Amino acid sequence: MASYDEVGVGDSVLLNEISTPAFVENIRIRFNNGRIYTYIGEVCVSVNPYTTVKLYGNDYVQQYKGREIFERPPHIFAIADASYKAMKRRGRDSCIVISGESGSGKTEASKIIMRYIAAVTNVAGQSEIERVKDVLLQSNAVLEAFGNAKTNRNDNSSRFGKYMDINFDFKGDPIGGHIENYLLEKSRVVLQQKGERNFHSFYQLLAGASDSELSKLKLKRDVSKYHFINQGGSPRVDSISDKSDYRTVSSAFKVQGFSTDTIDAIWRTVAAILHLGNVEFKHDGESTSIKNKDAIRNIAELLRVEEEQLVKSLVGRVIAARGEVMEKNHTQTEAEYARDAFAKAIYERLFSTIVSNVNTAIQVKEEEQSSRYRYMTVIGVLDIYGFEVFDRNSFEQFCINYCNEKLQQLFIELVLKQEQEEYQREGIEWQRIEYFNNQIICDLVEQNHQGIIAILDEGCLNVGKVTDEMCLEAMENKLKGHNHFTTRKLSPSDKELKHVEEFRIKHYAGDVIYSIKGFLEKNKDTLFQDFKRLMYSSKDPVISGMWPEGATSITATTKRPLTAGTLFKNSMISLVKTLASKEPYYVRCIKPNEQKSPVIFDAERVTHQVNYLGLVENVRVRRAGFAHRQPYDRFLRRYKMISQYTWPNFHGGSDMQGTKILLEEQNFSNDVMYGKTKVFIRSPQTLFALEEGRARLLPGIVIFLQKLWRGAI
Ligand code: AD9
Ligand code: MG
Repeated sequence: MASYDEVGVGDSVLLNEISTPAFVENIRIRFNNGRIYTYIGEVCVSVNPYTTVKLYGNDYVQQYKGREIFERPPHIFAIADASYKAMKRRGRDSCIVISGESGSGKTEASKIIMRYIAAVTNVAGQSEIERVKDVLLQSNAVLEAFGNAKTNRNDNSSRFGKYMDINFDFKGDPIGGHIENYLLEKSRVVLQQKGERNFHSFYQLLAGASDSELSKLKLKRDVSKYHFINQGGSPRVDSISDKSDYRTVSSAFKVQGFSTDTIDAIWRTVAAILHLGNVEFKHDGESTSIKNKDAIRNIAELLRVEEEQLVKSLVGRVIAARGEVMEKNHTQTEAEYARDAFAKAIYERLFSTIVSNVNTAIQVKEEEQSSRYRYMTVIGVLDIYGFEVFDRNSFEQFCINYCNEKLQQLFIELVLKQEQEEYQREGIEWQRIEYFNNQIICDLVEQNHQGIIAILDEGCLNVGKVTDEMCLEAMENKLKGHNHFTTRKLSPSDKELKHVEEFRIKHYAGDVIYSIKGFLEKNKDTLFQDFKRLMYSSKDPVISGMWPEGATSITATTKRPLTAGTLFKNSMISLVKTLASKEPYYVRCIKPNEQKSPVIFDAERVTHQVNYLGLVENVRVRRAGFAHRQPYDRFLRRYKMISQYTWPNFHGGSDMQGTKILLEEQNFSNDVMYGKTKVFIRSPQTLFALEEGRARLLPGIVIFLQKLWRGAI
């Protein structure tokens, strides 16, 4: 066995055969033997163990601290350490991109990385740094309470994308951070599938608040009383204790420096949404009215708004036309739609407010900025939704999959760019290898005028007149002939496209059929001005502060707000820019089975993930150049026992010369190149042979050393 540890191959680049089955078999063997991490060069593949593994204690921290990636068995700590070293030793900003499907372990991985960084920093024990670390770590509890939910695939599924920067001072200690959140799945606030739940926060409040707190919020402890949180029919989750999580969140709020008023407003808002879900309408021929006045009274009281105004904005809307202001009644359906849009918007604003409060708590203090800013470096950690394919895919999946296209592009570009840069730096000749460039799919979605988002935006200018179907027609006209886009009309013989309202995008990770139904509405993301003004009028400054645009008068002409699609596109473009400016490290997470079992390895499911994460392609890219490279001093230290010229020490010149002599003696000259600081080994077989030689000689050396210590030599 020629690898760093004894089970399977630690670095897939060294596999004898590069194929998907061989790759999957290797991670299967390793997973079955408790090795959940495997490398592809410097990319860490992580298989969710679905059980507590003893891999993250201080003993492990010590093993990986300051070491090079290849020196120890594969571990996510090594990636965290590499990014930390890049930052600390070379002053480079770095980032760790974590990807994989729902339940594959991304969020856990991001927390393990944060804890590792916390464990290896602040050796001097400064209290301010300890506080920062505490705030950074505890931010997870708050964000997960409000942004995570139980889904059918993961009991603690993140329903938002997260990018977190951790800032370090010149000594390499964390002094603050910043969180960027992406596209919260707000439709969950009003609608959950069977077996799923709403965001954790709702259940935490009902289970954890005291009786008197609940009565102040006009709530009963019983989940089944509230329409917005009981649709999934599974309010209890074995792996979750809402009651103790409520306590954790409450104390995390305090650590984050949330004021009592803010915390109070947050829970009142959550409660108001619960009551809002119970508001029902009736239509009596002329106008729409509200059936249950109690709920309205409670909501008005909790949000500190006028009851009358609340009713008005639920049953109708004010419109301004040519300077005149008119009231227009909703139909019952419109009123229900408006209620749901209101609930979703309140929760989304609440989430953003919480994130910005967390950001205030973790932002680098001004005095730190002035004294240390010049030297400040950053590690970014990205934990974002993976590629999604459901039976029915809508606007949300469209955005998520577009996000994955962008990240895949960055991955290919950076991995290749990094390789090329290294060869250049080291003065090594290298032939560029070809790979599938998914830019064409990114363009399909994001291009100005021609892209899908642009076409949707055009449709949104005329909602009411333009229907989803008309929008699809516009796409058909503009995108006809595009290799990655089709509809039934464009390819009538395509049996998979069963409905006229469907379209298919050929993503890099596979084909996805989307249903256009609802795209326009979700893209436009309408919330009537009335609600904005209502919320702005709240007597609670925290709530009012969440709705600054409510200050605009009804007759003022306001700029059309950007659509959800365009906002998302802009945030993706800026995310990719941020990531591209940093030295990237990758963790690719794999879900071994659907049953959340620690012992099942479903090869078919894993193969699917390996394919769409492009892992085997990654191995090929890595091998196309040189499978392995090492600085001369490290190389010599590891293999010097193989040659009589270098063992026990090489005295004939530089480490580079020692390396050359060793490799020439072993007849490997044709398979290696000598860079300025590193030796590059083309084929894995050479490394195998070196590792074998080392493994064969090591026992003898150990005996030799033991004898030496005992004084027998
Ligand atoms: V989602 O896209 O947010 O739905 P994630 O984030 O990829 O998803 P998550 O990190 O939440 O998945 O992991 C799912 C569950 O797997 C966790 O709740 C743990 O129970 C389990 N898990 C994941 N990684 C580990 C680990 N390193 N050790 C132990 C783990 N358990
Ligand atoms: Mg997650």
